[in-house]
Amino acid sequence: MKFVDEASIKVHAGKGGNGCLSFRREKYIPKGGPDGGDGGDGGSVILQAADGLNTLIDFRYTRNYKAESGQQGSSAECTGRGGEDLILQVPIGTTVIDDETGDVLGDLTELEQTLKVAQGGYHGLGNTRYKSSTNRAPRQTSPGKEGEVRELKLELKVLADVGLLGLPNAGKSTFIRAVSAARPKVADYPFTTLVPNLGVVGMSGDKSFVVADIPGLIEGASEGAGLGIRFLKHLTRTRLLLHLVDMMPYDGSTAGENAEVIEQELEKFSPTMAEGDRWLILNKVDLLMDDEVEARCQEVVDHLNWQGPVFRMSGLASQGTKDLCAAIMDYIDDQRQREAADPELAEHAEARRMEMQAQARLRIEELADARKNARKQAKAEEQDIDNDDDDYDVEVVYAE
Ligand SMILES: Nc1nc2c(ncn2[C@@H]2O[C@H](COP(=O)(O)OP(=O)(O)OP(=O)(O)O)[C@@H](O)[C@H]2O)c(=O)[nH]1
Ligand SMILES: [Mg+2]
Repeated sequence: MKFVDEASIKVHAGKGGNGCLSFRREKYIPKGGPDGGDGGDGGSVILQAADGLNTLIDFRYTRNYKAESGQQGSSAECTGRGGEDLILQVPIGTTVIDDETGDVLGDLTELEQTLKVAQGGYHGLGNTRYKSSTNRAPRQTSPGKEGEVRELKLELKVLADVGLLGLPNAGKSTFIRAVSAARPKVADYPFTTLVPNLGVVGMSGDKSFVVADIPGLIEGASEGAGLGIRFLKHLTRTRLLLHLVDMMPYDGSTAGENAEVIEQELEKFSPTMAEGDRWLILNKVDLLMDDEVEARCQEVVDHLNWQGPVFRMSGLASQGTKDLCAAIMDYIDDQRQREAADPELAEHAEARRMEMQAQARLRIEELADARKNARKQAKAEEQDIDNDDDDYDVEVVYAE
């Protein structure tokens, strides 16, 4: 199934039903008085987070969504039926953005959480409502109000505690296979992983955390190279990033330089994300000779001037993976506890996430614009060449 993590839709709430103009007409009851009923309210459009969905692909096929309008009122003081709300199911982890203002309207991160995105129009009033001591036969009614219309951008970001970061082939998918039941494809060529994968790592005592494996990044990713940085946004909800480094790159590059590439791309993508907690994971140590492991690992640490935690492991041989997972679980537990005890800390973490997401959105939009401009320019140049016959410096004269 195709994985789609962005979609633009237009939602139209239903219009309110008009009020009715009517007078009671019955045999033997002259001047029966007004009896026009009110209209019904228009239906609203509501988004709801649902289980079992993991892509926004359906929203690529249908762009417009309309809730039902309210019905008109009728005589005998009958109120029109209200329009049904339209409930659209979206995957858990969907952020809803007003496309015109750029405001985040909400983030649906829990099962069955709902968000009203377009309010149905209020109903119109029937002429019965205008009856008064001075006007016993009002001919006035009011029309139903239009429903709200909104252009929305939906953005899906997976919910994970830990995100994996690294060049293609660093061993991200191998790691997730080693520690969870997830079975992403592993192969010895770059860009094996094309969409994010999640793995649940079960620890002792019912504890667990979720790891997100995303496609590898390459140099120039922030300018659109490779699969681009589009997938990095999936790491904006995580608490911790693991930067996986291949200690034995097959193309002769050095592990230190490769690690630096990732660090730089991350910084360009989102400075806030780059500032966050990140551990250096020196992977594939099984390929190093025992007596060189220490020195080669130190080289990478020195090259990056790395100050944070460092782990060595082999995802393939499941070496060091247990210790790493235990450390991750401790870290997450600790963070959860501290945030539960200190609301200010939790608020700060949430603010950081919002900032990262805003930076990510901006960067991805800039990239899309740059791409569009480049295409436009290429097209314009092509046309220039076609029309510019007169501009040649040298005139070609055909000899007869
Ligand atoms: N020797 C050794 N090989 C490994 C290790 N981890 C991964 N590999 C190999 O490295 C290659 C790439 O592994 P993947 O797990 O697909 O790498 P990835 O980071 O997910 O790559 P992309 O999905 O392309 O970004 C595969 O041939 C793996 O078998 C390790 O710890 N030791
Ligand atoms: Mg992979």
